[in-house]
Amino acid sequence: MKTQVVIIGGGPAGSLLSLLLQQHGIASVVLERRTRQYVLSRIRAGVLEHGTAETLRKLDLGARMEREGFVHDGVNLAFLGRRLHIDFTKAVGRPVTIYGQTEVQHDLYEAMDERDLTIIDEAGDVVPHDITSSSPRVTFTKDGEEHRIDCDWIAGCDGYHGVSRTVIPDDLLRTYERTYPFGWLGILSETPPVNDELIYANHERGFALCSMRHEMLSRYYVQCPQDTDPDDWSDDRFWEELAARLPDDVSADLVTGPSIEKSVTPLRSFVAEPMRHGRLLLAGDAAHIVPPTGAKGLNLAVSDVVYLTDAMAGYYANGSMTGVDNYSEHALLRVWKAVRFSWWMTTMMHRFPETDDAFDRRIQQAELTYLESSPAARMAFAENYTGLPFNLPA
Ligand code: FAS
Ligand code: PHB
Repeated sequence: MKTQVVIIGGGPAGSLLSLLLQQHGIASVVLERRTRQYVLSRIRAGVLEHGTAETLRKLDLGARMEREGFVHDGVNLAFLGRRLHIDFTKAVGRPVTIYGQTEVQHDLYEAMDERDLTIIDEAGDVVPHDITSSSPRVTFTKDGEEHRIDCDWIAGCDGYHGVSRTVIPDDLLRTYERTYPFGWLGILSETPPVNDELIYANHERGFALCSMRHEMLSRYYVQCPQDTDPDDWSDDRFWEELAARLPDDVSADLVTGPSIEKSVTPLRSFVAEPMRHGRLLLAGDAAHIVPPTGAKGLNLAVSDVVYLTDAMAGYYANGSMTGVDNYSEHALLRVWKAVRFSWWMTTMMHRFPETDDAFDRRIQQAELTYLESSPAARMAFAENYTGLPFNLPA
């Protein structure tokens, strides 16, 4: 088999990249190790930045998002028993879209099928080869048989636990990591959301987040110890803890019900540099992980593959290596700004049990009351939360 770009990983990054490359007439094959059903069963992100929504619209993938998603003009920060609304549209003139990653993934797969793009599910033992040559290849197994795909480029879109990052030599790969001393216990419940926009809560007992997927499907999170077993948390215990961390006027409106999903997400910041080695280019969680506090993970995967597509388009249109040579540096500029914002928001909103002391709590309160008193601070928050510009090269 031969193609122009082999994409390892059929999550949001890999499937979106395949569709974007096709718009430039560039052929690709996606190799996904799991079944499509498994990929679609994962409950993950919920907030689409402005640039992400625009990218889906440009691919003619915005119809269901427009129908079923929610446009939110702001978010709420709860602290000291009160709420601060940050109005994105007033501050920076653009909203965010609430539309679950599961739905995005469904739309991406449906478009790949309709547009005759190739995704090979349950591809095992995927291995990139000769990535520093001009003719790399990828081997994999499928239904017990060995396969090989010759290509020009390999896109590593296989997430944090993928194979792609591991083939970059240790002496060339630089990694940067911060692990947070807590996780998020999240539930889905078929109940009406407690509020029409998201509420991030900073409370003595710990962080909480009120989100949603639609008018009868709510998504809630509470900060929990890293080693929390979701099975140790009954629904009643979860609802009581969530209510205790919200302002009284919010918890009074909380509609509880049985959880239909309950899971714990670890929080970490991680960046691997460079995002390119020879003919291998990394994108999405394969290259970086952010704590979900800033709702950046999925959105960074989108900006990475937009840059990667631009690099591939330049190469195939006129043999230019400029986009490819600049890809890592360009993508990392935006990645690190999102890593910073996600770290800042996580630090501002959570309790740090081991190190937390009176000084840290006062700094958190100063950050929050500064947002409360400063239009400039709210504009900076809004600019980052709704998504920094992609700044594609001219
Ligand atoms: P993904 O991990 O989504 O996809 C990688 C794909 O590659 C997977 O389908 C995997 O099966 C496949 N793969 C792996 N190894 C392979 C191999 N060797 N061969 C072939 N295929 C291979 N982000 C937010 O913004 N908000 C959130 O609330 C949020 N919650 C999250 C909760 C959890 C539990 C996790 C893990 C992540 C969460 N994220 C959240 C981040 C998440 O949304 C990611 O940023 C997003 O899925 C990134 O997409 P990809 O880069 O495509 O990686
Ligand atoms: C979600 O709806 O799952 C969600 C929303 C905002 C975040 C993280 C997760 O920051």
